[in-house]
Amino acid sequence: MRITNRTFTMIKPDAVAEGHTGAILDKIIKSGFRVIAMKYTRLTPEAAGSFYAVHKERSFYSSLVKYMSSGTIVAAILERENAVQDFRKLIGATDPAKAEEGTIRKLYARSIESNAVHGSDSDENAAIEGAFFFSALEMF
Ligand code: 3AN
Repeated sequence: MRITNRTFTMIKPDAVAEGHTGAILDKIIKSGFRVIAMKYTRLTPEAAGSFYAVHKERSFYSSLVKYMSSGTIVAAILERENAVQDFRKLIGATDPAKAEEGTIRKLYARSIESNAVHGSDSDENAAIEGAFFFSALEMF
């Protein structure tokens, strides 16, 4: 069996509202990621606060929570070899102004906060974040 691993992503409210969901998913799938679980959902402010609890002390925390609970998101678990690292390459730098050409954030993000997509930063966080949105029965 091939060695694979998983990452977790969200298409954020700005990108969903602007109609970029299809183009972003197309790019993700054409880059070789398999969608293991996916849903349209919306975070309450409490859930967004808990998801981003690691940033609680940062100056942008309350704005981030407000933004992430402002509209529909798409949450998904993705699988591919070297998923975490390669997905972060595909999405580009946090600040779209610094993201490489062709990356999802360069193409679709509005700003450092409204930056179109989330990608887990480690295998451990990918598992925690995936479990935040999906039960074991929903991951195949
Ligand atoms: P990444 O999503 O690239 O891993 P993190 O984990 O540092 O970046 O930040 C989580 C989220 O917080 C970002 N996706 C972005 O929405 C927001 N964020 C990060 N840095 C800033 C900042 N300097 N100002 C406003 N929002 C920020």
